[in-house]
Amino acid sequence: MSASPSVSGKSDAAAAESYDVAVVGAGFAGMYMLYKLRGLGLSVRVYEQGGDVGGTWYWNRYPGARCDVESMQYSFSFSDELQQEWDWSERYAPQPEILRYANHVADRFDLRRDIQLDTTVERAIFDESANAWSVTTSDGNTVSANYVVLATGCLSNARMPDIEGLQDFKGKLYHTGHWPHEPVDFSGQRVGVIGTGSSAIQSVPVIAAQASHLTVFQRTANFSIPARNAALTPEEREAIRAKYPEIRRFAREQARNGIYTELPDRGALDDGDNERRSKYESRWARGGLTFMSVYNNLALDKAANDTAADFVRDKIAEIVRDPDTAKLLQPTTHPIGTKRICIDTDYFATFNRPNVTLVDIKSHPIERVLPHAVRAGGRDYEVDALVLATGFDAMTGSVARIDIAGRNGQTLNQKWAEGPKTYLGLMSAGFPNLFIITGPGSPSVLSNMIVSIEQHVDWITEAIGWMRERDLVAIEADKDAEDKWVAHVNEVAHSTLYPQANSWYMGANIPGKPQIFMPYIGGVGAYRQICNDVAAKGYEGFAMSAAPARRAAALSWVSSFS
Ligand code: NA7
Repeated sequence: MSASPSVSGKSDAAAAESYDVAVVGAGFAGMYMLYKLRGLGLSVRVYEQGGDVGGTWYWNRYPGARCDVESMQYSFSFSDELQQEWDWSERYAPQPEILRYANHVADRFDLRRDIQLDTTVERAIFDESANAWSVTTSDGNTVSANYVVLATGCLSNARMPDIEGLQDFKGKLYHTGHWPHEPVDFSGQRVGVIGTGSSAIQSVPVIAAQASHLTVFQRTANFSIPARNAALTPEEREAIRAKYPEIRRFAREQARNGIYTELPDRGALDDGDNERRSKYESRWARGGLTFMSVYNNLALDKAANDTAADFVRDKIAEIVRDPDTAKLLQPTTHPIGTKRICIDTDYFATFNRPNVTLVDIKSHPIERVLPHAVRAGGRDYEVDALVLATGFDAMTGSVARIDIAGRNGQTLNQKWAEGPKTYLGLMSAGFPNLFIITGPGSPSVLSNMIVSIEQHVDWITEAIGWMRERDLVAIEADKDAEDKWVAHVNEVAHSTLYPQANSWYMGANIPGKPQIFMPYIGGVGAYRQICNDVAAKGYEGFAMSAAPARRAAALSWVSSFS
């Protein structure tokens, strides 16, 4: 163990820095991982491709960007001082405030000295004889690390759509997931937005208020619930802080999605029409993601789901004045909630503005982008600026960009060619000492990410600590345990309505990507219990081994009895 990097005794040119742990990414996951590993006294190097900490909140700077989980809950719980001292200004903090919070965490816990910014990890190769990873970064450096932790984020790999002519566009081109750092002002401009997922739903009302004209190109209509965002008063903040022990405990142990809310005890069809409508009305008025937890069977039973979907479709028809536009905005292709439900501020009402046009590119697909227009259904829509709100290569995209080779030189991309395979979403067989934070096969994007990040980081830290106490140097998922887990994740997913949607949960937004339901739907509380049980049983389903010298000693000890 070393508190600072060690340099091998080779010549300068061949000298390799070595760390106990290399962490990829300095978003919330990477920062907390660093904090916890320091607590074990380990040497850690964090590599971050962005120019600062914050991960997805560093890149997603589009107008109107906010978290869809309330800030008092989308925040770290590991330090009571931190959660007591940070004042969230609004129910859903805007992106700049979340990024300030990330920076505050980095400074408050003195994390920056172990974080190397503007550096992409390009390659990680496992050396079986040394039980260590050789990690090569974009600055040409190669370091050795006993463990690698991928804290690369689930929604960090912005995806450029394959639309013909995009490269010939002469106006300003933006992607919501890779937004410029300098302010963008659309005043007086004709703007096109392609995509109607969460990023578009947040940005469209803000862009519409600036642009001379906004054209929204919609392929799939989406369900969205009003955020009812508002400033938090000091009294509201204090009331939540006072209840933090219970809120955090509930989010970790009881909630399915890591969010503190009432647990429903009945299904949608157990109530009569009036009672049900009044419950939906009250959740609609309250706003936010908890709309989906009015009843306990909305994700399971199509007839139950239809009651919620119909309610939202009716609301859209009430809000949007032009009946044809309202009809286009009403989602019909998937059960409500099976694509991540969006929350918005005035999204549907924005289509009542005279300067906003909705174009249905499902029935009139985009043919190509021209230097100053988008051509769809034989018609040219002139634009000065084009915003691609087309999403991410989610969950696996950021991992796939790194050339990772494990045992016998097998790459992770080869292993995951048919879809990601992990044990508990934490490790993949054949890749010893390589951990993934909120990887595919864990609740991750179906949850309040910070709750899931904290759980994974704590689990990984405890596993490494447990190994060090026993002089163990390698941990690897068993193939058998992994196969069973993959089958379980799949079975649970297919007992719900989720696979009915062509969502990024399924990889369906990326042409050619295997269609496998990636996150674990079993719920964060149940999942945490499974992970804790695995640890309590001596890391059941993981193989652990000692260093070769120790193994040799153990073997000679055994052979002396034979
Ligand atoms: P999403 O939710 O993946 O949305 C992307 C949108 O872009 C969606 O409406 C897509 O339509 C559309 N899209 C993607 N590719 C194309 C092409 N080629 N042509 C036309 N339209 C296209 O990404 P977001 O960034 O909005 O949100 C991601 C998550 O971030 C969100 O769930 C929150 O958790 C935060 P489709 O539905 O595929 O027909």
